[in-house]
Amino acid sequence: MAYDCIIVEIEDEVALIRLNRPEALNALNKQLLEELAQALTEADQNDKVRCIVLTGSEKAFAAGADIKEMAEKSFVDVFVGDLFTAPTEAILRVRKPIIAAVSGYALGGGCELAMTCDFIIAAENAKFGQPEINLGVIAGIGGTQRLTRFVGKSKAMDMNLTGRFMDAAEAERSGLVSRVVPTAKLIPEAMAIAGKIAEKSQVAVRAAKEAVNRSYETTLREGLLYERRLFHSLFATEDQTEGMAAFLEKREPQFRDK
Ligand code: CO8
Repeated sequence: MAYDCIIVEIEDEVALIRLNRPEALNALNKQLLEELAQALTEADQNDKVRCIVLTGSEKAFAAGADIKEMAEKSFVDVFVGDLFTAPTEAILRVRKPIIAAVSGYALGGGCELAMTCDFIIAAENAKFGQPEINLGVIAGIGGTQRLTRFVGKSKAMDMNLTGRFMDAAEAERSGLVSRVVPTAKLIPEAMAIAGKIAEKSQVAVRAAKEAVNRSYETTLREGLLYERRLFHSLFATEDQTEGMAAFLEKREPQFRDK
């Protein structure tokens, strides 16, 4: 399918999705979010894709929800229209791993979109922030909830109340991003990391993603039980037999996702 606001490429079993509204620093409007939800759903269903990388431009991952599109809306418009709910829910339904590769600004809805992915790799020039307070509103798709779980209450309050930006080094120190890489190397590094994930058993990859995400939704005791049962269930797969045999035979495993 052809898109106007995103670019999708598939390379070595990794789907690279680029947000592409350079004139607005990739601000998230309705069309972009609908296209993104569609592209992610298609990548999830495509047997040739085993991992997904979501990125923007060097200057901006996304500078937030599109303020021009939102400015004239009323409470009834956003409440009855359930602004941004459908695309956000679609992203959360994707079962393959999604890596956010963030260069430049990831602000407001842009920071929230990155946090909706499974993990974030940041370029050295990345800047994260929840500046909605400067517009007389607050975050609406996770900036007060997910950010707090990533960086703790103190920093989340600071960012949501002052609207200040966090640079890549602080984001890594705070646990918001998993790695920081040189800006020019962001895409090759993200693609290489995605390629590593693509080599694994996709059965185990899905189980790992599900189990980590469950830790956000449940008590430790229930989460541990869920993890243990998924671990037990993987002993029903050929990939478990192959993975352990390959280790013992000192060779690379040949996973078949079975
Ligand atoms: N929306 C629309 N257009 C934008 C946005 C945006 N969020 N950000 C930048 N642009 C546009 C600018 O208007 C400008 O366009 P034009 O040339 O036509 O005037 C172009 O992008 C370039 O921007 P700047 O000239 O401002 O570039 P600078 O390098 O000077 O500044 C900044 C870059 C600091 C990123 C600056 O553009 C900025 O502060 N942008 C706004 C950041 C912001 O406030 N983001 C939060 C938006 S609100 C939000 O995300 C809410 C999400 C939750 C919704 C939940 C619903 C349930």
